[in-house]
Amino acid sequence: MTHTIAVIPGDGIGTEVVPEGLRSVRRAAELFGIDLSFQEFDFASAAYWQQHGRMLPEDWFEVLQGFDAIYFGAVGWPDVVPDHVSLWESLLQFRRRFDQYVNLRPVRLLPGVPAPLAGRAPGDIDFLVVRENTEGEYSSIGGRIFEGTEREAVVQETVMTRTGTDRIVRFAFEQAQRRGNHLTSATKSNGISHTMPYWDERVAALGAEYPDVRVDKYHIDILTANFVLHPDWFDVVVASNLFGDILSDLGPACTGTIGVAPSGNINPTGAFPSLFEPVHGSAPDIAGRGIANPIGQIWAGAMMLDHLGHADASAAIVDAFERVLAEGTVRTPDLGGTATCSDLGQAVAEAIKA
Ligand code: GGG
Repeated sequence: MTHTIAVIPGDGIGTEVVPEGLRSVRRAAELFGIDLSFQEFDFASAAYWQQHGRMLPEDWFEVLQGFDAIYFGAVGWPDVVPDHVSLWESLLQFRRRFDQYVNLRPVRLLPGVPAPLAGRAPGDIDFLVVRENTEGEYSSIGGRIFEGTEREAVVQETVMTRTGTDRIVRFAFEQAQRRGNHLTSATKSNGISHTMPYWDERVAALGAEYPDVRVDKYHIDILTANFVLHPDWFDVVVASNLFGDILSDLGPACTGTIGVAPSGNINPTGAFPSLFEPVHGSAPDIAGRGIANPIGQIWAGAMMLDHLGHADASAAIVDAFERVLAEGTVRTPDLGGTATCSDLGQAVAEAIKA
């Protein structure tokens, strides 16, 4: 059986890390006898925007829906396209139209990565952020009135549906049952007085169906503080779209660098392709210098192989980058080294063992 994969490097360092991710995915596929076929697309990029005046072709949905998975780099090049336009006209369309309602973002302190928090060792920080991915604060409902006048006003709505809330909370409870039976919910129900109390209510109601899972909840302000001070307190963290986005950048930053963080935008029904990407964006500040850390993209490739049913190949990639990082001879500047993106990508691919 051949798995078909749509490859979309996007912008900035996306175009640098995607080839390195593919190098490891291809090597693992070769060693484990997995048949993969790749097709690369140039859309979802500033260059495509400049040529076509849009981020995606009109038939993008029909084109991409036939693939088994999407391997994505990064989006955003604000000198050319405003960030809210590039995001809403590409990645957020994929998440919504392919109903990738789960955004899985593992956070782990990796061996050999200098941890910013003294006294933490690999194993101490290992948790999973389960981010709601199709609604919430990313609703697109709102607008401006009286623009350019003193009465100028702007409104943006948050939308939480029962279906959307329940399905992400259930997914998180199920993840908690597979891990340490501990779920933390991110809320702000003291200040946000409609949607967040509703979120809390649904977590409490569904919790009754998972009596083996210990549930705690924190307001997002103290939760961010606890991510920094006590990242070892967490196992599975469930959060709304915006809170999950923030927590899943902060988590990896507490483990040394956001450059290693992967993400899976999952449609659990399999009706449409899931999408795998690093957590980081296009990083215009370092783009074109060849110094981006490719581990987040490589790890996203491992998540993709796992999703496609190849847990052994996925584990071999993770084992390879853990060994390379532990050895510490090939490190990109964010890890305190001088290696290039390509040096680290090559070292990981060569370290993969069947
Ligand atoms: N590789 C991920 C990426 O390009 N992220 C850009 C970004 O700002 N994403 C926002 C989000 O994930 O909601």
